[in-house]
Amino acid sequence: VRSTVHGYPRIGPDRELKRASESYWKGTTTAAELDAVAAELRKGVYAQLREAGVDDLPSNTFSYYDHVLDTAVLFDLVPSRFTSPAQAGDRDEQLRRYFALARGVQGATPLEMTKWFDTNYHYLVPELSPSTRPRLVGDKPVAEFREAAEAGFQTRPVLVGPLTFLMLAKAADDAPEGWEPIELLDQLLDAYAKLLGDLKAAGATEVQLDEPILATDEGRAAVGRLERVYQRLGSLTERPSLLVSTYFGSIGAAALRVLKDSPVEAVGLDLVTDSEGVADLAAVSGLGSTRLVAGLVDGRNVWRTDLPAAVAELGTLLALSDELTVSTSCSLLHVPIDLDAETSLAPELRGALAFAKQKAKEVALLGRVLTEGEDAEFDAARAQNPSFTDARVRARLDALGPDAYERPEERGAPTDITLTTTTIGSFPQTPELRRARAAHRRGELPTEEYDQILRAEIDRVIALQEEIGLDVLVHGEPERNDMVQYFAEQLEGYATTENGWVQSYGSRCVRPPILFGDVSRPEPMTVEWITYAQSRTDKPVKGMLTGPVTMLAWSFVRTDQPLGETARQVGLALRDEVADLEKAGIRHIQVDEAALRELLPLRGEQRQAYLDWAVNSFRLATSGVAATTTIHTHMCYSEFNQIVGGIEALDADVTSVEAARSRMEVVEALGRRGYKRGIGPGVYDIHSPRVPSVEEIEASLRLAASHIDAGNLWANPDCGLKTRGYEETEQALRNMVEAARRVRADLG
Ligand code: THG
Ligand code: ZN
Repeated sequence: VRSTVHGYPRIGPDRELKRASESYWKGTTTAAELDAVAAELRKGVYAQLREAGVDDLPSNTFSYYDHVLDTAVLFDLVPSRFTSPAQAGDRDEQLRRYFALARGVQGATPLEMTKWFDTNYHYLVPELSPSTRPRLVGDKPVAEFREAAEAGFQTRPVLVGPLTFLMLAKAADDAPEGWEPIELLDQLLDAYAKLLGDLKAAGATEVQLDEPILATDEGRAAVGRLERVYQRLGSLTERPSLLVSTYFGSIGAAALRVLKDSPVEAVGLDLVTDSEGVADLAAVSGLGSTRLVAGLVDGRNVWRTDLPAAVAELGTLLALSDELTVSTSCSLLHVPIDLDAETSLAPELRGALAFAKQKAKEVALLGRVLTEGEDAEFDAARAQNPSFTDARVRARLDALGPDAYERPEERGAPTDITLTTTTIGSFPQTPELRRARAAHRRGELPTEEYDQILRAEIDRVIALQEEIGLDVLVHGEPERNDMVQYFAEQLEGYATTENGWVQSYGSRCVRPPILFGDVSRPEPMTVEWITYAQSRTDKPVKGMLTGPVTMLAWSFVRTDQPLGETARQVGLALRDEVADLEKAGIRHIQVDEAALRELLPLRGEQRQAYLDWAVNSFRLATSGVAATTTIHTHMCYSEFNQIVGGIEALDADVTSVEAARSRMEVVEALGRRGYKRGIGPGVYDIHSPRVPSVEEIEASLRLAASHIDAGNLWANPDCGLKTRGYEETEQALRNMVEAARRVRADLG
């Protein structure tokens, strides 16, 4: 039994790629220097995988920014506002063009960025139109294959599959109504055919085509197209053997049958994410002579594999296919690189963890054990299953009755004005503030001095908001690094890493905390800062917390109990914090659920169950307050269609949402449903430094007021302000307050 992985992190063990690309963007290093760093990183990955004992190494899993963007550039699928990569000049020009697509340049807005399925990774959305002509204009997969071969590594180039690529793309604004990117399928297949021929000529014996779209409802419904794609590519005479790999969920028996009957040599299945994969295999009576690449090692969570269980499952799988390879469930892109880089994790926890390097060793070990039998190393690698339970947490949760999730129907009015103005929570994080935090963390700035800096910052933010004339103020969150990490550091049951970086988008990374045990709150987390801010003003100050779903979505979460149960524990811990804030006299409390949409299952049939526990945990966190306390929540996306029911069910008094870029659609949808609580549609886009005019914001507010009772309407930006500068923030907020005044005056 052979072993492989679907892909590997590309940022480098010390985030070398981030530093190298950011300094290239700044102009302090050259294209040649950036390319040299990248080449070293790639070789380091091959060497690490070989060292771990993995049999079959993937290549082309490297990317300077994003693999979907790479695919678009490879096939000349770029919007006309960017010059075509086919007309590329020297290497510097090529790279600048590539980064312009990702980050924008003067006169050309970048491609839209969105979440890669239900992960925390963002890809760039290709914009296609009927005039787009797919053709092979690049050679990245071939060049990286050759580079690896020259260094002594035979590799399997990995490509985004054509079906997934087109189904993730969007129609350009100038495309005719109703036209869809999938209409380019046949032309794109010609370009893939050419690429497969080139890879074969370069010496590649196998290529991996990633088709994770097959785990979604839309992908599962596209079996006809799936058949067309792989009949066509499979029947090419000049090609390497093909591995069609799927992940993030099972693909269903229909798609599996199509792949089994098509002339592809191997199929990869995710056997971790849901339990239907084996049943699908049984339903098609196994794969026969098609090789099964069995994703048994979780590629997107940090727990060690239960090896004896995996060996048992491999036994079952051996009966369902003639040839077997052990792999990860998906690319290891989603986990940190090396557990050995952590020095301060508790030993019991460390013993339960595996990052990318350790997971590569697991697949290698599984392959070997199946071939050679169990050995001493296998025995030593058995997962330790420490139990991190807390009886007090469990007893408290068990004792809760249904009333713990319900607020009284009749509530006090949040404020006595219409069109109350507020902000989402964070204010710009100045370089001085970041420096102070870093110095404090390194132990170079005493806590007393650091706290003094934070209080001064709060004073400034409060004074500024009063002067601008905002109605409900915030403290600005100067004490927080990240809205999840800040709370994870203070909750029991959570651990944070020193070096556990995972790519979020481009050069940006996050360090997701690890939720390993029963969660509780040993002491208040935010009360001191909020009450300090409240002491500086007579206007109400909002307390700011991160909700249970978002705490889970942006962490690595234990898998030994249902997510809903873990969410309830986080909800209960937050409930304690909410109670303490209320006791301290705070009348507005916001519980952010920025990521509520992100965890929405890829398949419709699983969505209601998700929304049930998600809503439940939020209500547990927020339902303990008096009818006169106002609960706010905030969400960060505009595709709310599948979630409007969820927004209502949260039963928050005021919900702020992103709406500026989607022309108030969410307000219209809520208005149609007779939504009766407060809504704060984002009246301007904070993702750009542009300052919106008073008239523009006024128009947004009037549009919103045409859909929903003005008494329920709030005015706020569409997200937190921490990535913005003070200058533009101040001006934009002044304009927002003025716009609200004008509309308020008209509404009487
Ligand atoms: N927090 C967490 N996860 C998230 C977000 C968040 N996932 C989705 C979304 N927001 C991702 N957005 C970003 C935005 C900026 C950065 C990362 C993800 C970023 N990171 C710094 C970097 O790479 O330089 C490092 C930050 C740090 O020092 O902690 O700028 O808000 N958990
Ligand atoms: Zn937001």
